[in-house]
Amino acid sequence: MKYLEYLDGSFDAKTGEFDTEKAKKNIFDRKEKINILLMGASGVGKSSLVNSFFGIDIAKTGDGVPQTQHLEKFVYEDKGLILWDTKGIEAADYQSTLADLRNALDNAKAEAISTKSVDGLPHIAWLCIKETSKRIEEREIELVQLVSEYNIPVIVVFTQTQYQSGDVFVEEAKNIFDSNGCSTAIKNRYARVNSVSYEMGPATFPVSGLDILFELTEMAFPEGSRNAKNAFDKAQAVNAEKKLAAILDSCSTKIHIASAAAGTAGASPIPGSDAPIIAAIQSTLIYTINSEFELDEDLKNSAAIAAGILGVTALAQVGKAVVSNLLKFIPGAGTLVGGAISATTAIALTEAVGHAYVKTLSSYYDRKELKVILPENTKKIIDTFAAIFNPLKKSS
Ligand SMILES: Nc1nc2c(ncn2[C@@H]2O[C@H](COP(=O)(O)OP(=O)(O)O)[C@@H](O)[C@H]2O)c(=O)[nH]1
Ligand SMILES: [Mg+2]
Repeated sequence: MKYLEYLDGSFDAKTGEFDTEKAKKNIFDRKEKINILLMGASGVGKSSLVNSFFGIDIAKTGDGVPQTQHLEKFVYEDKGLILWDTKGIEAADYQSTLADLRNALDNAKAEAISTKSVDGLPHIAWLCIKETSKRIEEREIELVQLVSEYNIPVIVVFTQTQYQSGDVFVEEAKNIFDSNGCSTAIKNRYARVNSVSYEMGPATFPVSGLDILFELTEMAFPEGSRNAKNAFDKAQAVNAEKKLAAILDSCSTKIHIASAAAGTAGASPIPGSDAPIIAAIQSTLIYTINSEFELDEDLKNSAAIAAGILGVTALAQVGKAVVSNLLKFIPGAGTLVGGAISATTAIALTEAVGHAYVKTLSSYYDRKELKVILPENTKKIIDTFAAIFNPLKKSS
């Protein structure tokens, strides 16, 4: 990717203006998404399930964007997570809910074909059935049949489980789904979950089954859905190691792309502008890495961090200018590192900045909380970065 394409309108080499908001929008647009369709009657526990599974706070009453009367879409930009929530499955006219869903899937499919991106279609469907209901309804079978027409793998989630009831009903449910032609869509993926811990008499029933649901869902991604699967691993809040591994995997790819783009900066028609372009690319990379670690919300001062980090590197003067979003008027930018920066230097430097920053954030990753917990003091983050980056610089 050339630098112009990489920066995609966020940087004006003539005026030296760096548009942070545009850069962040580009980052979101490029972020791999996981798109999950939630199916099941009201009150079965769909919201509670996703809250617990993804560590989000989807409102009980729903505050998503109503797509139709029966379908709501929730977008969690920082997580790359999109949830489709069906409503009114249990209503007398559930046929209209099914028709709505079919419509929405048709639209998403048409869009996927025109944009050559399958991200608009749900990658996975979770069909939630309250375990204590003890029965499979016709509408539940029809839902599975409907989504299987779109090749969306289904995982049946028995919600609000009470361990004494379970297995017999699960066996019964399997037989019913199998004898109704649902086995290709479900492929024996049944999970029993309790999303909310509760007390019954003296006993406490903890949250359970989310790990099984995680494994079954991971296995359901078809070959070739590597990005969606990685996005799923990143978004979930169940398996800390898998989450971190997925973040690191994405970061590696993104560092590579940014570095290649930085390598093309010397081709800019504006003399002396390569250093600011590289700074804009590296700033974008730092915001990208923040976004991979879901730090967008926590890092209101991300410009200060980007500036601080670039200040440690060979682009020190540039780093100072980043914070003002004006990269043109950098004292001595043209003479930085002895005039024009070679493609090799630009690539190596960007790789080093990216990897050192990822290491920095990883060092603050809390496996219990499944997230990075940053020190209050920005300087501490930058010091950690410097401690990791400086040896890299010497060895290169
Ligand atoms: N004990 C327990 N309660 C749950 C569970 N899932 C949902 N609930 C409760 O059931 C009610 C409905 O859940 P909600 O998630 O809003 O269902 P939705 O309409 O399908 O989104 C809420 O009061 C939840 O607290 C669960 O797994 N265990
Ligand atoms: Mg709900």
